Amino acid sequence: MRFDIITIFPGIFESLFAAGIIKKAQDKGMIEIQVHNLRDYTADKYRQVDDRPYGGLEGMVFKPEPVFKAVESIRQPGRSLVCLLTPQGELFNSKLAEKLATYRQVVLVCGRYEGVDERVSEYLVDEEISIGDYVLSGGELAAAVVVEAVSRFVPGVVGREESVRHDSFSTGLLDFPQYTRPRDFLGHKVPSVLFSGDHQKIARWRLKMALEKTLAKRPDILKSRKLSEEEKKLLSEIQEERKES
Ligand code: 6GU
Repeated sequence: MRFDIITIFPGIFESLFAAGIIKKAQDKGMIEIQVHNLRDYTADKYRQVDDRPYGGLEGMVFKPEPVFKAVESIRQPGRSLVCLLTPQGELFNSKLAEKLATYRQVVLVCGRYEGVDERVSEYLVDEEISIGDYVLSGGELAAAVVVEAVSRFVPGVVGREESVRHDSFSTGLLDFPQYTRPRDFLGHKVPSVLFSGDHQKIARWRLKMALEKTLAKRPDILKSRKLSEEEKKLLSEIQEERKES
């Protein structure tokens, strides 16, 4: 799978993609990331990518020509998807990441906060994506978030494929708590069930903790999720315990 990022700040991405899972995935040839400078697709002496908005108001807007020229020269025929990173886009989540991972090529156009000529969204871009309800000055950090989250769904990128499927948001629940040594840290002890050696009991405890955490922090995810019989039973246990305390 290949990512092409179109940006006016290509330098931002160098260190981000030069470490960890993303570096390894590139070295092994499982993903390829190309960063392109939008200014290379301008035709004027000043390499101008933006201009004043029609109708007035302050701020600058990306001109359509360089963006169209860049995308048209970079996008490959076949399974490619062109995305614009903008706070006006669809909210990015695990499901959208998994969908993007089915494409051969994802082109990420980093917008800027003041705006991008509307004809880019209307006639060039397949998908507009936002990473959350807050404003960033440009789409660069959002593009890096998308590359990392999508790459995790590319087969082979994450060590054991299992660990992606067991992740929060793939299971539809927040993670259960994890502990490592020491067994007693400043008097705060690791739950004793984890030393029981009873794997079934441990699995049930973990599921219960995941449910409890999700209920407390993200009740919205629980509402939209189908519960198994065991989960329903554990949830009613949790609710009983809450009443008692
Ligand atoms: Cl994708 N771009 C910008 N500029 N701001 C954002 C965003 C994207 N997602 C959240 N805020």
